[in-house]
Amino acid sequence: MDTLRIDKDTRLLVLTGAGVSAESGIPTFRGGNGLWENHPVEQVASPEGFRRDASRVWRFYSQRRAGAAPCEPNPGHLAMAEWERKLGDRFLLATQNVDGLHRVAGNQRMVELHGNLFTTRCSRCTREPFEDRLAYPDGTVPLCGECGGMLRPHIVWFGEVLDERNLLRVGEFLERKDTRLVFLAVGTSGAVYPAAGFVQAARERRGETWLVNADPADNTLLFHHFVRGRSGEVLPALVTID
Ligand code: BV8
Ligand code: ZN
Repeated sequence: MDTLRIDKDTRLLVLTGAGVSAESGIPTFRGGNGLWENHPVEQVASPEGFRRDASRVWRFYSQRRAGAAPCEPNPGHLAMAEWERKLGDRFLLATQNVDGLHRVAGNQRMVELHGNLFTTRCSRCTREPFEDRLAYPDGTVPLCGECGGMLRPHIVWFGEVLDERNLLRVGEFLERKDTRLVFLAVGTSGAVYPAAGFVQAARERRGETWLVNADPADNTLLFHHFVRGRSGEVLPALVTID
């Protein structure tokens, strides 16, 4: 298998998707027993779906909270935490995952592009999003203690814009001139934008691009290197850091 070399003049941007949590027991979205199979995505992961049936949305997210709560980071997560320890500010992780496992594994230089499963916010007032590990039974819709509005998962749904600060952080990392860029996408089908567009942005900055994925992704052809395999097995051996 090829190895991805990181020397003193190199910075590493990593993008992860649901595939890196599959080996921790968290179902992915679009493969086999995908999450979206029994939940049409627009009904459970869109503002319209929430307006139409907030109870169904809370059943979906409560089920995912309960499913993800006992899960542990796998060797793929741990490898990425190790890279951050060795690279410091020459490392940034952008994750599409909402399960929080990268933080449990030890990553801190990271942005959660699509939000976090264990954080709740009010759909009406501007109170701060807060940690909430509750799985609301039988589709109860929790209400805000301050304004009485419906609470919602702090997740970016389809048709909703991503947090500008997160995109800025990725953009600044891509724009740096002090080191050469390596971009590594892991466990993502490359189907959802703007994350699926990062590889193109990396190529426009003459970045070396790698994909580690169990199957070809929608944008595989945009990667200079494609290592087919399970992230928990591939990542620990893939990267050597000088
Ligand atoms: C936005 C929250 C501005 C839900 C999610 C047409 C063209 C371009 C863009 C659009 C378009 N039409 C609409 C859009 C915009 C839309 C979009 O991209 N749609 C797609 C479907 C075409 N994007 C948006 O709406 C974004 N907002 O752009 O705002 C705007 C506004 C209005 C209109 C236009 C633009 C918001 C995107 C965020 C949506 N929210 N999640 C939730 O998580 O509960 S996205 C959802 O998909 C998840 O967050 C997930 O992270 C994400 C991506 O999925 P993956 O992580 O890749 O997971 P997947 O299952 O697909 O793939 C797993 C892969 O792992 C597989 O390839 C498998 O082979 C591999 N694998 C499995 N096991 C392993 C493995 N690999 C390695 N090891 C293993 N063991
Ligand atoms: Zn409120």
